[in-house]
Amino acid sequence: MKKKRPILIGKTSAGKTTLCQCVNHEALKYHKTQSIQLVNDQMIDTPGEYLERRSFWDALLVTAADADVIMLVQDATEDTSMFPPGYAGQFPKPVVGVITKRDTATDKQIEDARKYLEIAGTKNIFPVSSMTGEGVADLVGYLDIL
Ligand SMILES: Nc1nc2c(ncn2[C@@H]2O[C@H](COP(=O)(O)OP(=O)(O)OP(=O)(O)O)[C@@H](O)[C@H]2O)c(=O)[nH]1
Ligand SMILES: [Mg+2]
Repeated sequence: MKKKRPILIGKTSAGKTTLCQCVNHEALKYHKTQSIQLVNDQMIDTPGEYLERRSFWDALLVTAADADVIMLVQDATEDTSMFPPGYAGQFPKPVVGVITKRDTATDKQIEDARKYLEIAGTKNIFPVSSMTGEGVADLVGYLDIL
């Protein structure tokens, strides 16, 4: 079976690109995402600005049409969220919540991030660290059974 194609949506610096590198077993190397990128012919990486600026929301929706699953990416170390309540509901596809940077976050921060993602309308939520790899296998395994 062909691998599911996710699109990663989340604010600037949330850890989307680093997660793509981790999933693809690439060296973790910081580079700012400037435009929508198809990574390894499989994952759609987006710039944080596409979530942060409302004028880009339609572009995200159109691009999400090419994906099989939507990943809403929330940085556990951020004390705010850019996802409006019910944001997940606009995508006619499975939506998965991803909490990044669990290696540096407190339990309380991870719980807060989980709440933000629940308010955004995601039910299945995976805390991960691209630095240590924690949780990443669970996330990738879940995509396979969707
Ligand atoms: N400690 C820790 N840092 C991380 C993790 N994932 C990403 N980072 C760091 O967070 C910063 C931003 O990561 P990116 O992956 O570039 O963020 P992004 O969501 O792609 O950001 P944009 O491309 O601007 O939308 C980098 O300095 C990463 O090294 C993680 O799991 N743990
Ligand atoms: Mg990026």
